[in-house]
Order: sequence, then C-alpha cells, then structure tokens
Amino acid sequence: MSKKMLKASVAGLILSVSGFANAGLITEIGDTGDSIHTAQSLSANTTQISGSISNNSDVDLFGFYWDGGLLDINVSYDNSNLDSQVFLFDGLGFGLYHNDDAPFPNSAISTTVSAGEYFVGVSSFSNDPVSVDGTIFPTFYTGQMAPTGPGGGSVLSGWEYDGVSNGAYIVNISSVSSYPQSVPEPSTLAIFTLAIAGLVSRKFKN
Ligand SMILES: [Ca+2]
Ligand SMILES: [Ca+2]
Ligand SMILES: [Ca+2]
Repeated sequence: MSKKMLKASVAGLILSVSGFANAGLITEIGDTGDSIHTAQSLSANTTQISGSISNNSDVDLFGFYWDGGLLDINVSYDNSNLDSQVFLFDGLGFGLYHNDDAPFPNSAISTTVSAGEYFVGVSSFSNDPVSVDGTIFPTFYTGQMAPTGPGGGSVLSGWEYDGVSNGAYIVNISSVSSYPQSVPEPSTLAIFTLAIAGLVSRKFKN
C-alpha cells in the first residue's frame, strides 16, 4: 500500500468512526414536550437519548421514524433517583405499549412494528398517559403492557401528573430512520380526489 493510500484509508477510518459516534447519541434539547405536537424529533441513526425528568410531573416525548421490524427501547437511570416508566405511541398518538419496571429497575419495550412514525415517552412512576376516556394503560408494573386501560381506544390527550421522582435517564433505542421526504403534492391531490369521489358515490347510492 502506498503512503498516499494509507493516509487516505486512515482519514476514512477516522471519519467513519467519528460519524458513527455523532449519529448515535442525542441529548434532550431544553425540556421536550409531553404531547405528540411538542415532542423532540430524533435524527436518523439515533441509538441513545440522554435526557432528564426535571421535576416529578415532567414527561419527555421523542418522535422518530421507523423502517419496520423489531424495535427495542430500554430506559435506564444509573446515576439518578428517577423511577422511570416508558411508553410507545403510534404517529397519531394511540398507545401501543407501556412498561414500568422490567427488566428491573429499567423500563423496556420490545416489539415488531410496521414502518411509520412513532413516539417514545418517558415519565416518573406513576405519571400515566390519559385520553378523553381515561388512562390508556393498566397500572400493573410486571412487564410490557398493551393499551387495555379505559382510555386505550383513544389518542393521548394528557397525563396524570402524579409522578413521585425525578432525575437523569438514558434511552437506548434501535437505530431509527430519517423521516421520509414530505409527500409530493400530486399524491396528496390524488388522495383528496379519491376521497371526494368516494363521498360523491356514497351520496348517489343513498
Ligand atoms: Ca425533560
Ligand atoms: Ca418534558
Ligand atoms: Ca419504574
């Protein structure tokens, strides 16, 4: 290998290693919101989030795009007094999974989901998400829970704000994707036209 080639490959290796490190860790910016409209978006290739439940009522939501397949999320809090809970919502705000204490003392979710937008939420036990119909998840803490609470059929509208701890946390997450480019105008127009055509034909049938 020539000296020039060696230099180039060393430079390339340094670039790729630093690029990998930069892409992985994302830090909470200020205090991210507790609704899907105020959530911080994760950039592509994020594998770790460093954040803080800054007071007992704080909830942190992060939005991301997922290519589909097995999604692993694990919240840990080695150096703080936080007792975390983790939640997964779909792109519309419907609850998918919740875990408080497993594997203890972490809060983890592992699920295979289709491609699309999702939101991961962190709160302090027992600050649970609610919809207009009540709590979205059951209040068990023995593992990963489906949204079988009274409010599980409706989208996230708020939280109970009754947490009992606070502190820093780390979320380890399967490498997320970049958000797809915005939907081109013609497709939007086509969907709109189809919807109108559907409405008109229904009216005619009636
Ligand atoms: Ca926060
Ligand atoms: Ca927050
Ligand atoms: Ca917990």
